[in-house]
Amino acid sequence: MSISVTASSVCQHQHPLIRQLAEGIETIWQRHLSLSPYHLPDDLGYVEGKLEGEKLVIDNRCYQTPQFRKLHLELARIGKNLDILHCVMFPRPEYGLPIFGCDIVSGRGQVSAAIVDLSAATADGHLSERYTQALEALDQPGYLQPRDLPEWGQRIFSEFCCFVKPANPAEEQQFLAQVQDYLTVHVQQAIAKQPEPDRLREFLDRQRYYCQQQQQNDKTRRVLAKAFDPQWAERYMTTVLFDLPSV
Ligand code: BLA
Repeated sequence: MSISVTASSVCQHQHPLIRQLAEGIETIWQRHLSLSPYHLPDDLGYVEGKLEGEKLVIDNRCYQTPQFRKLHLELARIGKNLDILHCVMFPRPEYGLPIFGCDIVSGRGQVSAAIVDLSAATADGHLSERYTQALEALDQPGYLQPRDLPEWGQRIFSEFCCFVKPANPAEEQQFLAQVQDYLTVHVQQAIAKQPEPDRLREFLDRQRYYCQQQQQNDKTRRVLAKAFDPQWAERYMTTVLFDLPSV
């Protein structure tokens, strides 16, 4: 297995929904937040491996801001068949902000999983009144093929979690708009949020719990372990995808 560092062109080959969403996320980040670089471990920013003879390429974009310790947008492509968008916004632990998470998995040109959520940062697992009101004010569109959350997800995702298999291009566009709406609510609330240092321990524990639950996603682990090896998958899931904040 070899890992190499080269210029990135993952995005331009990906499923259109992934391309559009990646662009949409970056645009909203740039427009509303004050971004500075976030450095990933040196060898993990852009990686290539082999999965059953097919190439796996991962491209990471990572930033930090005054309110967020890590904004992570990752695009992965495995051979010609599997495209993945993964995005998580980890707040700094003194801010009681929810964790924005989004994942899209597309196989052979068809999206099988599209999920977005704002997951609570507080010990009681509930979003604040301000978030709840803002999200309730959005269109909550229906989808023809909703999917059931795995058990690890039921404990962290909110009542606003949307997990679907988009049934057609119109539903893909509907999902794109929904993610952008959630993200716009989030950045607007985040820049108005005051830190609460006296609740740091509570927010930190909840963020740790979120990461521990996400690390139980065996579907992600299996893809990475096949493309690289189990130890590499473990390191990637715990240091790049869902690293626990160290305060
Ligand atoms: C599902 N994630 C999956 C699947 C694969 C990956 C192959 C199965 C697709 C399907 O069931 O149709 C793979 N996802 C990856 C890989 C990466 C990735 C390799 O991000 C990164 C390199 N996952 C997240 C985030 C959320 C998330 C942020 O990374 C949600 C906020 C959720 N992914 C998620 C869920 C499933 C999934 C809930 C379905 C799991 C299941 O049905 O058991």
